Amino acid sequence: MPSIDVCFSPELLPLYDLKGKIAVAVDVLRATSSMVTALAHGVTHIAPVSELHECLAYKEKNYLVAAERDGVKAEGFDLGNSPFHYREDSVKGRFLAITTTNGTQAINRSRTADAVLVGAFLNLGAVADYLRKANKDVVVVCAGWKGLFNLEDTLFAGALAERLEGDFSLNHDATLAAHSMYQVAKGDLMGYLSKSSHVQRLERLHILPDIEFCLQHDVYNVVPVLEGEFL
Ligand code: 3SL
Repeated sequence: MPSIDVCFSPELLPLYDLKGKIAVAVDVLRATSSMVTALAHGVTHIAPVSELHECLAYKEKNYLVAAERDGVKAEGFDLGNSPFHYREDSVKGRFLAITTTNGTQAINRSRTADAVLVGAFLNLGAVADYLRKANKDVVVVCAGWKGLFNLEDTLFAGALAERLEGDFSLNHDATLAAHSMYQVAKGDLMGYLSKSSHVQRLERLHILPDIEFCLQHDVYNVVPVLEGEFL
């Protein structure tokens, strides 16, 4: 039986061997939720990039360019990191290059895996179905915040473990911890996260609707898979 493991921060990735495994990169608030939303609403390709200057250069190739740092849209870019930006008709049929504080780093640092998927609560069921069919070991790579642990990505890992229980072994301590945490939190994710650092950060920026949107489960049936440069 394949197993599901959890890496609580990209800084811990040197301790994991991703070869032969599928990495599920997650940044629930908000990068991977925005990417899933963008693809579900007609963006055709997403290039997740790490640096602002690298991202801005894509504008010359007629891409939409999006950037967030510390929760705020970076200057000179078309879009920020709110999932609501990606539900507009204007994104349909476009190529998007995006860089965010943590989410795009988690994706790019997972590239040694056999495959890199992008997960969020919004596409939880679709990711679980994909992994069940692939039948390989999985590592959930939590984006965290600037190298530190965060609650929301860990809750996603716990939710995915719950969906895969029975078909995957959950016998890694990190997975057992994430799974237990999700059991406590799942009845009221917003309440559980209310004191978390990133929810407080986003509340200070008055983007409570983004948080509520990102905590919804199974809204979209898309599974972004990294192929070369693109999701
Ligand atoms: O860190 C990230 O990649 C972002 O998702 C953070 S924020 O939600 O846009 O503040």
